[in-house]
Amino acid sequence: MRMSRRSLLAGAGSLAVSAALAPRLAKAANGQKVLRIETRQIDVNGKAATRYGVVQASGAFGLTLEQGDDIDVRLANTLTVPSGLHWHEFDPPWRQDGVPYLSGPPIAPGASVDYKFPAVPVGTRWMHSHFGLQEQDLLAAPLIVRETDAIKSGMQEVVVFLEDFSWRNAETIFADLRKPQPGGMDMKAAAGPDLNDVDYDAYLANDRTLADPQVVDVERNGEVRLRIINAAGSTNFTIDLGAMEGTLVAVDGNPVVPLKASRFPLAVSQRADIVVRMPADGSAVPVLARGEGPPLQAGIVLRPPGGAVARIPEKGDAPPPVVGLEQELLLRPVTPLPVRPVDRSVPVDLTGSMTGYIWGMAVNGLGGLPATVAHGERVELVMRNVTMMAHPMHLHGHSFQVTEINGQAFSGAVRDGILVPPKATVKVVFDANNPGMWAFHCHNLFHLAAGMFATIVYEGFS
Ligand SMILES: [Cu+2]
Repeated sequence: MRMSRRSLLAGAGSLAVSAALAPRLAKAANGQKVLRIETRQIDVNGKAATRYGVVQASGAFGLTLEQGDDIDVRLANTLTVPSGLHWHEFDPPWRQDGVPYLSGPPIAPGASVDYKFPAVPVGTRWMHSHFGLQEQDLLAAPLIVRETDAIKSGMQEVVVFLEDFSWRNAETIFADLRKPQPGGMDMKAAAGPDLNDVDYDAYLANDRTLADPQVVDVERNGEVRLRIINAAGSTNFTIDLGAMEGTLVAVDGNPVVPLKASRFPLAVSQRADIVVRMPADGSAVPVLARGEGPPLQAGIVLRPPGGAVARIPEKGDAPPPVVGLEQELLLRPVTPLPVRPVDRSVPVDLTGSMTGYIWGMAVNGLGGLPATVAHGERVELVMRNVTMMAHPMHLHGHSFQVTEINGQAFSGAVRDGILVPPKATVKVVFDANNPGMWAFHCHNLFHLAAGMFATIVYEGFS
């Protein structure tokens, strides 16, 4: 299975060609796909690592669908431990959301569970285990629902799946974080914001480090749509195109008014669709993901015919940017939520103690209680971060619109994940139109495991 993810991602380059040449036929219903949760070996800087994976019967890694398709999956757990997948981020009936013990039981070893619901919203999405710490051990994969517009455009698409990697397994990382560190954590807190709790050994783009990056063949002077997914356990990245500019066209899969830049912040769990036009001089373009904290990076290279590919060091020479919300303030959605007054505003304090590694969410001032909403309401979440770490907050089953950052109101992007920096307050709104019980949590896996998890529960469900 070692090559399976690479072959799928390498094959992404041919999507555009086949779409352009295919006759325009009416879309047939997509059939059920079998996805297997399994272990596999990857190669990290010359050493083999056994980690988890999600593969189709064909061996292809992840899943690519088209607008109008269903998530129609038989999910088989071939592991010797319970597992499952959360579809990040769709609007399924809540029982199919794949959050163990909330939407349903985990999938037992050797068992299979069927899922079927419309694959909406469309765009660049992903799937990952929500069981224990399996996501850090790479139990995650791309789940792309290609937009009709993107298919019709014929533009080449390249998926870039970012992960953080440690030779320690996830349980060991977490146990180490929770060990008493005399003076250490408090001193860090006193010194300023803490960027990354975990010292990773590598960052991966499509399973590969920069010692052996994926090189994608592209057309000279052609346009490429990058679908970049931050599937890291706890690393915020900045996407860096160097001297090039790219055009951000979607965040978290949802279209935004095009925004040109060379650098794009991408917090844990977020996605960015960036269109890059290859330079007229025929040179290759590295697409780098620079992790926050130590200067470690991953990336891929877009190579037109004859383009030279230079060796890029894994360790960058300058401190990577701190991921913040400056660019977020510039984002405007193509399709904002309808304008209507807020029916219910829910205060959500993001809390933590650096000593002992304990994190929490106090909803309506109370840790451990759900936020109750009523079907049909416009709900506002007021997330106030009282800690010295940034928290990438994620809501299940709904897309929200960012409406205010530190007192500055605006009609921001429609998303499912937003970073709340240290001491910041971020407001989002969503329409309570998908009844059930939903997870609402920090997507830093170790913060989540240490208690930064809450629920949104519709009246009549509990
Ligand atoms: Cu957090």
